Amino acid sequence: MDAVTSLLVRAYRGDRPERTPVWFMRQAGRSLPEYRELRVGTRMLDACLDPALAAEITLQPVRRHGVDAAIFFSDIVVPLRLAGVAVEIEPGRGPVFESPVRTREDVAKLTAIDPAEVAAAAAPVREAVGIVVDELGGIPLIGFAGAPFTLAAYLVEGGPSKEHLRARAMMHADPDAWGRLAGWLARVAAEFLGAQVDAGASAVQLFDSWAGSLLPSAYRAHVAPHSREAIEAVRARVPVVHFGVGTGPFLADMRLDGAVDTVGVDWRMPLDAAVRQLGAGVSVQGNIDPALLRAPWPVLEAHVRDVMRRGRAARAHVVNLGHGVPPDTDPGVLTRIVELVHAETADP
Ligand code: 1CP
Repeated sequence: MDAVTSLLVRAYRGDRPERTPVWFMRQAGRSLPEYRELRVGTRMLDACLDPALAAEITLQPVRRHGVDAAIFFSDIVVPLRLAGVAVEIEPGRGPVFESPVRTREDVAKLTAIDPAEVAAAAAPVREAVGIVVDELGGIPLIGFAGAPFTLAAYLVEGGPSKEHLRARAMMHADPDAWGRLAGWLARVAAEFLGAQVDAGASAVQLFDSWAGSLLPSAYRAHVAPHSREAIEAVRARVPVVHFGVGTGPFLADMRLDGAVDTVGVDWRMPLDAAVRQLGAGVSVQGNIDPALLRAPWPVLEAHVRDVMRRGRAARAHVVNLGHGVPPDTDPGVLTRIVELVHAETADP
């Protein structure tokens, strides 16, 4: 089986394969002792841009859990670093920018950078993806990027925030500056996705993790068109997954007018209800509640079975969590979920 005909790619495209594929958002990372060991002494973004290290970290959860996909070890701010933006990832906090982008002048200065710089500087990314794809031998690699709004949520604020007020305010206070910023971020994300697909990624996921903070009308008017632009170039080449947290009030808009093959659903909405909102012609991914990872196994097992049963309402389903693996998760629990999902066949 090669990566193109993998269970994962078939499910994303809408064919219900003989068994349901499973992987976990943030499967590469702090829940794994072998990750923590490798990361000692290396800053996060330096690790992302070290091809051998990034490749090894990407492969760790595939070896350990037997998941049906790898997700490339990187971060949503890596393309900004490649564009020359001063950004660091602070341990325990997240992305922090030296100069927040808050005014029209800030936006003008940033968007003067040619997004093609990202592709030119992405050699370590292409090299890492190449190593991973060779090692995976048919297991698909998922590439990813942050969607323009989620990137802007960090960039405008200057770091992590709860409600992303500054980015949400900019689109109403100065729609023109917002449009230029989000348009530029879309091209940066597109270059990053393109580099991963060129090097052999079999699917991509656009993370709009913080889109749930938006009013649905603001999402439609000021965000969705830019997210669509970010995936426009790759969507003819590989299946596209679109994920956000708390996007229930405008879930159908996450289809981006049919440009998306699969919508990632967080844990708040049962998958059958999500499918009713989404309509036909799209696959779903999700949505085990990360909180249940700490429950006794019989409780978690019943939840995973319920997620799988509800996922049958969709044309196809890829099992995942409703958001990322919490850092203190017992990795053995994730392996056990993979075994459970693999023991079930997709057809009754
Ligand atoms: O100190 C460390 O070890 C760094 C922790 C860490 C890791 C392991 C960060 C900082 N990023 C990552 C890797 C990462 N980031 C991956 C790797 C692949 C995998 O999933 O296994 C991916 C896909 C991301 C994407 C990412 N970064 C998102 C979207 C996904 C999501 O979880 O919603 C977001 C929002 C970020 C920003 C970010 N980077 C790091 C942190 C701690 C955060 C969140 C900060 C916040 O809470 O606002």
